[in-house]
Amino acid sequence: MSRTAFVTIAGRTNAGKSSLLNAIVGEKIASVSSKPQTTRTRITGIRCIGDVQLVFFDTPGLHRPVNKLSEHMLNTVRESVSDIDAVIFMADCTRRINQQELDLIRSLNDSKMPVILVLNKIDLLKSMDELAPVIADLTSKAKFQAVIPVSVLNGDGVDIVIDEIIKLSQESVHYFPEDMITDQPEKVLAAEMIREKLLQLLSDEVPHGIAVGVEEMKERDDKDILDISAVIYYERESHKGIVIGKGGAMLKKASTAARIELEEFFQIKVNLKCWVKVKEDWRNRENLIRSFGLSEK
Ligand SMILES: Nc1nc2c(ncn2[C@@H]2O[C@H](COP(=O)(O)OP(=O)(O)OP(=O)(O)O)[C@@H](O)[C@H]2O)c(=O)[nH]1
Ligand SMILES: [Mg+2]
Repeated sequence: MSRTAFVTIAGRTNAGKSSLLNAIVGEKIASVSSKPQTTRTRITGIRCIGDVQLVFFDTPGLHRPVNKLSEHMLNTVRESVSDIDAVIFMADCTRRINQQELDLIRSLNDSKMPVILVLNKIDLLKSMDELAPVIADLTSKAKFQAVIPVSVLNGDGVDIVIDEIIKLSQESVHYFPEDMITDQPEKVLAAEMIREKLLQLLSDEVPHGIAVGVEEMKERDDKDILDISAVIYYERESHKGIVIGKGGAMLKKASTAARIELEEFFQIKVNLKCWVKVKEDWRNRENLIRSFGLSEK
């Protein structure tokens, strides 16, 4: 009989949740950046090991809400932690846990949801001795099914996380085809790759106000070329010059980096065209949030 486990990855923004999802799936399906609030929606990642199908939901990071988009992101977290087999709660071992994180863990404890505490970024510790007080503090505050220190960056401990999830799997049919790694449409994956490059290259508030929509994605009939055209939306007219850069340098840098990653992912030569457009204050406008696919699924 086949087995399945559904697991949500939750935790503070920037803890490394999307990095973990990518490491588990073995492909870059979720954007990663050093900026907070990188992930905006729930992202499904699937991994099959023998007869077990593991289904992971990466979620937006916990943060203090600053606009309507934030509220949708935090609702996504709330909606993603029920009707599953376990939650991987990911914390950054170099930072003290805050009340928002603790509130979520305790509400999971109350609902009897198994919580696996994954303490990430152990590569940043000077000595592993620093872990013991962190673990003692957390386990005195809440209940965990397991506590697993990891460094997703170095690949340390990721296998232990997978083994722990396999233990929680239930006898069930597989819900996804064996070769499927994500349920995100290709246009969404491409748009996210472009947004990730802008997040990595731009600073301050500008990248947080970016949304990317892929308008067209089509393989040519006569050549092995994938034509992609994307629109980069920014939220203030004053951001336009920053997004484009001097003589178009920023846009060129971001689209070149995105094109290289797109070619690697789709294994085909890519011709990427990016346009820019303003959508004034879109992060506070429900209809625009919805049109960008950023309200809860
Ligand atoms: N030093 C170190 N950095 C890491 C590790 N794992 C992830 N990071 C970095 O931490 C930053 C945040 O990683 P993400 O995977 O985007 O974090 P996230 O939890 O998904 O963040 P949000 O989507 O904003 O909630 C990136 O710069 C990663 O490269 C790790 O094990 N060690
Ligand atoms: Mg993320």
